[in-house]
Amino acid sequence: IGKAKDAAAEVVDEISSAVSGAAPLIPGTPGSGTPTVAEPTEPHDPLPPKPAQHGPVPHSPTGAPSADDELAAAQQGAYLTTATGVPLRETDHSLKAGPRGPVLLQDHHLREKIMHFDHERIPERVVHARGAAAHGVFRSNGAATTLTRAAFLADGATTPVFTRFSTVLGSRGSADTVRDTRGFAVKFYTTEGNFDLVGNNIPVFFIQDAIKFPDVIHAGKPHPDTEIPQAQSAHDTFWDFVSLHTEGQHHAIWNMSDRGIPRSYRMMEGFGVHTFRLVNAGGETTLVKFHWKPRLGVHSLTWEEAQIAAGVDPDFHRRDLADAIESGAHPEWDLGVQVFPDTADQMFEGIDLLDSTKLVPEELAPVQVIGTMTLNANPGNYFAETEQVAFHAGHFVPGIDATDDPLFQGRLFSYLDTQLSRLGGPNFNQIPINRPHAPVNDMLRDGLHQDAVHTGIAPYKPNSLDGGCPFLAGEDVSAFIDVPQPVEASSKVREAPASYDDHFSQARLFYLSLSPVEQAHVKQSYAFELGKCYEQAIKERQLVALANIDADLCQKVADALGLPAPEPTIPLGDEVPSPALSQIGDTWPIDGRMIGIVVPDGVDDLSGVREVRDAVFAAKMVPLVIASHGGVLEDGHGDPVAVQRTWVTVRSIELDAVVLAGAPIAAPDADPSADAKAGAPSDGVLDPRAALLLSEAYRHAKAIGGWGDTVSALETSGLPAAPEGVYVGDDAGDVIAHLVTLLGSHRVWERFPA
Ligand code: HDE
Repeated sequence: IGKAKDAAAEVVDEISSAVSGAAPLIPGTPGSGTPTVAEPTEPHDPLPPKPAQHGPVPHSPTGAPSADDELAAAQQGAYLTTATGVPLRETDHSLKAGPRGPVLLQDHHLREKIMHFDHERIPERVVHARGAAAHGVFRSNGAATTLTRAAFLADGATTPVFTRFSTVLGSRGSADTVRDTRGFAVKFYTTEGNFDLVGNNIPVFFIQDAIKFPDVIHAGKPHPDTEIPQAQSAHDTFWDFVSLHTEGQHHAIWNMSDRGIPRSYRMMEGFGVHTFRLVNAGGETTLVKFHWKPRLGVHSLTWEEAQIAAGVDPDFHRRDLADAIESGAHPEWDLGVQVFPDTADQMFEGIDLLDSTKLVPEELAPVQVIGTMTLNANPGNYFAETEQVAFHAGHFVPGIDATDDPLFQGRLFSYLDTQLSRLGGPNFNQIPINRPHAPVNDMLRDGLHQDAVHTGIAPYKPNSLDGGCPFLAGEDVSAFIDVPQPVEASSKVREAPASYDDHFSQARLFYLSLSPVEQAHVKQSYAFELGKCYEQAIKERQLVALANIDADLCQKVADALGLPAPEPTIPLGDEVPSPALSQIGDTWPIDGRMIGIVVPDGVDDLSGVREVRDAVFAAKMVPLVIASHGGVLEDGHGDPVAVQRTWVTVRSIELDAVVLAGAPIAAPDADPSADAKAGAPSDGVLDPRAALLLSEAYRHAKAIGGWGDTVSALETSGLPAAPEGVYVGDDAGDVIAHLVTLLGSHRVWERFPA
């Protein structure tokens, strides 16, 4: 670097002598006449990567360069080079025959730069294209050791993980907050190889057999003629399919509930969906369903918030995850299992454990915690990690195996297959993010994107030429054993078992388990989605499906659509509600919640603002100071208060609660030039943008607080007198104490009409 600096200094001297009036602007290319902003020309040591952002340490099968090697960090070196390491002195202009002449084919740098750019994109995932991910660690509490011999579930074992959350239907650039199922995929880099738990935030699936997957996805994706609508199920083809193929009704009602619009990836449950088979050291088997339980509780947006966020901040969930991890509010989930005996019929309490459209209520089989996942580092590079990570439902480790669920069996094929076109060949497990931490001694060879330099001459078994290596693992090594599970002797048939015929009882169970507020949201969602369909026959058919779930649900949706409510076509059962399926009624930690602190112009004492900000921090939440201008606020009595949002950049949807800091917020006066002073105290009429913030926060059932003169702002904002969850206290500390209590319940639920 020292030598390079000297060389660069010479170049800088040359340039300096060729130009005049260098600082702060230097002229651009001679003759162009366009001044360009001066760039730093003095090389300095590159910033080291943040330690927390290192990916998992990859292990290369052959000792080929890994992500920790110099090569991976090449772009942080002092000088720009070509792809083959030749230092470059110019990258802004192509090589031309004179300044205004044609570009020369000889320009190897231009051709390399453009060629590589032209091929930067890879095909996006056919489903789950839009996602965000993080690194973390899984700590086992050992509770599963009697069930499985998987090493990463041994008592006290810690395992690096990489977790990717996603929506299903939208393209890679679609909005985060659309109504959809969310993917919840975790790659465990265990000492026995990678285990991928590729789940969703909804415990059941649309279909019972993988052969229907192209159908349901074709129905949910945008229409083939117009490619409209993006990332939505609110259209004819989707409701056409699920109203005809009624095994999808259970999953669909989960989508229509608040589960379809999570507040945050950090506040979602995750489900393995299928039943898995665990094998312990003694060879005994049990059936389990995996559950991820977020420590922060399961919370959702309101539909209006989700819609606003899709425009105001399409990266809402991605940003929330990255910001929380960056700020140290590391999200955590407990991993739990529901345990069932591995009986010959693989049924539990009348529920077919091989039918992925059915859940087992937690009241019948409690979720037993077996470990905890903490996400503690953001990816260092989105493409290399989040985009290139390749999950596979068949990445098992010894002690965990598949069941005969036909949905799962199809996934075992699909996840390998899809990577061939997405990641360009069969060697995707050599991409750093996919590399196991366990030693790899496979006999897979060659192929596109082969990074390994394999040694040896006998990549086959048995061999004597490479000393017989690698050997098959003996008794002393925990090798993968396919469970010798008996199979039903039968004929080859294309049909489903009779136990798959019930399509409505669990949709009804789910609906009856919700609180009145949540049920109201479900009715509104159906009214919205079916209201977006054009075909009358589809609406009518879906109303029949709703009649088979609940009469009141069907009636309310029919009313909204202006259609008569049909009679059910099946007898409705006496389903026993499962309280565990409701999201409200408890209190949860408030870590990482966003608190807007509105500081009107003219507040001459910021001590209350500082107190609120510090109290918000102390409660592990994020304060966002909102004022009429950016920069800092000063009162001459203490540290300047940094402003994070202005009236131009703030919108209520990113806030979990709003605090008004001790003064009225008035409308801008009649002079339009005074607009920048919006919020200045004057005649007691509320600034429209402040009024919008308050009315949205109120409508979305968020806690609102204030102290001092704030009361007049609240009075003029149009909020009802003495509304629920609006607290005006004597001082800042008092207000925050109330907000903390209110936020524990996520929303002020009383505000929603039941
Ligand atoms: Fe997937 N799914 N899936 N899926 N799935 C994919 O694999 C598929 C299903 C899930 O963040 C694809 O690498 C079939 C259920 C997640 O990278 C593809 C069937 C569940 C992700 C695929 C299902 C899931 C995927 C697309 C019916 C929850 C994102 C890109 C049998 C238990 C993983 C890829 C990530 C991704 C196929 C059903 C979850 C095409 C055929 C059920 C979280 O292979």
